[in-house]
Amino acid sequence: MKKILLSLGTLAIVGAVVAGATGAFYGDTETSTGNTFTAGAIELKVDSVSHYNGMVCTEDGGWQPSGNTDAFGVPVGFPTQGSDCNGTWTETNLKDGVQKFFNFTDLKPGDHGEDTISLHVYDNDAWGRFVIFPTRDADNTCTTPEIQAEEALDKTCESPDGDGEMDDNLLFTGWLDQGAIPGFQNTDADGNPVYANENDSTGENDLQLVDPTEGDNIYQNYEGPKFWNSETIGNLTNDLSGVLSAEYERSCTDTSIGTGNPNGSDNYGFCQGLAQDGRMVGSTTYYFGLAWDLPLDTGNEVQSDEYTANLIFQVEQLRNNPTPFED
Ligand SMILES: [Ca+2]
Ligand SMILES: [Ca+2]
Ligand SMILES: [Ca+2]
Ligand SMILES: [Ca+2]
Repeated sequence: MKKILLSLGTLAIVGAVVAGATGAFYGDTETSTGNTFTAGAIELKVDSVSHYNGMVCTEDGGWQPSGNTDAFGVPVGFPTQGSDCNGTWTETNLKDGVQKFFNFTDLKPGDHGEDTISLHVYDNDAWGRFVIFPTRDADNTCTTPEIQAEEALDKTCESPDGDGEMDDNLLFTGWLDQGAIPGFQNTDADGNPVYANENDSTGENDLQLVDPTEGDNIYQNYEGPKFWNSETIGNLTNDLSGVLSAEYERSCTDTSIGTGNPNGSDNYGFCQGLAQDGRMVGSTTYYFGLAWDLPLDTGNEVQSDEYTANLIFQVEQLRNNPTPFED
């Protein structure tokens, strides 16, 4: 009898395991729909805009300050102070068509920009990936110079749905915007440095500067190699664990500087958030700098072309999940 009871117990455990395994992995998908890069059309006219000491001359308002700087600290005069934008929001769940990292409808060669994306996984460690899902890649209209430029490339401009060339020309640069201290000790939502009270062994309360250039939208050399370095959309890797584990190896294993915790959890100290296996550590905010550039030598084949994509960030539980994103 005892033997039978034992085997019943074993059966019950097997049943529970099977029931657990039929459930889907916990996960979340945040989709930013309708991200758009549309080129402006240009037929040649000549005018003049005067720049002087970081100021730009406007017809109506005279000189206006242009304090904007790009990812490389270079002053830019567009867009103008006070004009509308919708690419900034505080931590939220993305809603269809509401939050767009990129929404540019009149790009010109030489235009460039940057978006710092912060990802925050609550509570548990997780695997992360970034997926670009194109929804439109088209010629739209065909201007005369565009038709000629595409003929020279042995292509044919077709209005409206012919294969566009925006995706072949737009270049992306990405880096971990992690500041001077490897990993993510974290700035506030505006990218300002955070001062933390630290109780050390003497019981004194010292104000500690966490990391002022973390999440500041600017690439500093000490933030490590760029994981995308002027890549076209088709060449972007999407594996965040590969990016994060490479950075762990680079900056968290040198015993002469200091080492991190292989599981990435370091009480928000040295190398917080960088783990050997590239997981995203729960309750850590990760900053990714994402710069884009439509190079000055972009040809007329891109005129009026549109590239629209959903940018999708996915996380899957780390635990019990050695091979994520396989469905
Ligand atoms: Ca085209
Ligand atoms: Ca294309
Ligand atoms: Ca840091
Ligand atoms: Ca930075």
